[in-house]
Amino acid sequence: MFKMLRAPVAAPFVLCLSVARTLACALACALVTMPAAAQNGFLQSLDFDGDGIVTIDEAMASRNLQFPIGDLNGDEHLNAAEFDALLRATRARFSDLGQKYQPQTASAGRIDAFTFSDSDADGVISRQEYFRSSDRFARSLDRDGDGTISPDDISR
Ligand SMILES: [Ca+2]
Ligand SMILES: [Ca+2]
Ligand SMILES: [Ca+2]
Repeated sequence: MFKMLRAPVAAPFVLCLSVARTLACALACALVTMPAAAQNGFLQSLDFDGDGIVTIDEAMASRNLQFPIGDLNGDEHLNAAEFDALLRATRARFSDLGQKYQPQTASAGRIDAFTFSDSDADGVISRQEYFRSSDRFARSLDRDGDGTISPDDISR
């Protein structure tokens, strides 16, 4: 996927973001038009390389893409209001996954979710903090620990 790459170090990240951003746009559009009855549409939309398997990396990349979208004032941090708005949008997406999943992500404290991501407790979530929490989040979706996120993981 990154074969055409010539520049070192930072470039893969940039390219990855660029590719992923395109895919995320498609994802957003798909979600808007997707029938409520569509099963696993959300998971399929995370399958960036189309191999039928959603890896933890793919789920992580998908969440990371939300950072620039959520950073409404462009200061490279998510404040509480920005995070809250992002979380509401995420919840809406998760509702497509079915009722079983929702209580496990959206239980008691969404404030906790903010605190959880704000590692240094300075009241805002930096890109680095957000990306770290994406990693944990993606891994938490893989309930059976096989390294991929399947419909079974989601419906547990
Ligand atoms: Ca895949
Ligand atoms: Ca912070
Ligand atoms: Ca799994």
